Amino acid sequence: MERTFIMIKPDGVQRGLIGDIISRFERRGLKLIAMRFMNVSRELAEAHYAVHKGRPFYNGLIDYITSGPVVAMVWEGPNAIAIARNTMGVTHPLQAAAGTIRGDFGVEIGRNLVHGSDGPETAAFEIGLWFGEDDMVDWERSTERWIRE
Ligand code: D4T
Repeated sequence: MERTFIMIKPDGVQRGLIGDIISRFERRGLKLIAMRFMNVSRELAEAHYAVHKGRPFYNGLIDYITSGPVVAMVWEGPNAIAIARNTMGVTHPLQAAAGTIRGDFGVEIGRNLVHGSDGPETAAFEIGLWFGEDDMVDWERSTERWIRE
């Protein structure tokens, strides 16, 4: 079982797409484990995007992520990282397939609506950065046997 960190970025929140974006992960069959609606401090944004420090888009990226509230979430499921990323579509909305979040709602890379961890180490790092272990909700989904064999 895998966990992934997903964030609805400020553009997704401001455009009223929170429900639509969450419903795509829900309908896909991932299980929600933690969720928080919050403003992002510069410190948190810089820690989250530390790998991009020094790249030309870095300052704009930090300004964007701290520009308004986000929805931070943890979703769980078999191959949750890859499942979430193909539900989101590739980074640039221009290349993202129709039917994906970015392919349906986005036009520019700097307004790509949603973030998802890109591997198991990143997921562990990001979940630990945004949440505490106490924030993880332990629950049984009554539809589980209709989603997984
Ligand atoms: P995130 O991390 O937001 O889920 O995006 P990805 O994992 O799909 O893509 P990424 O880490 O390569 O980029 C992080 C973030 O930076 C923005 N970005 C990226 C940008 O504005 N201009 C660029 O040229 C690149 C490469 C978009 C996503």
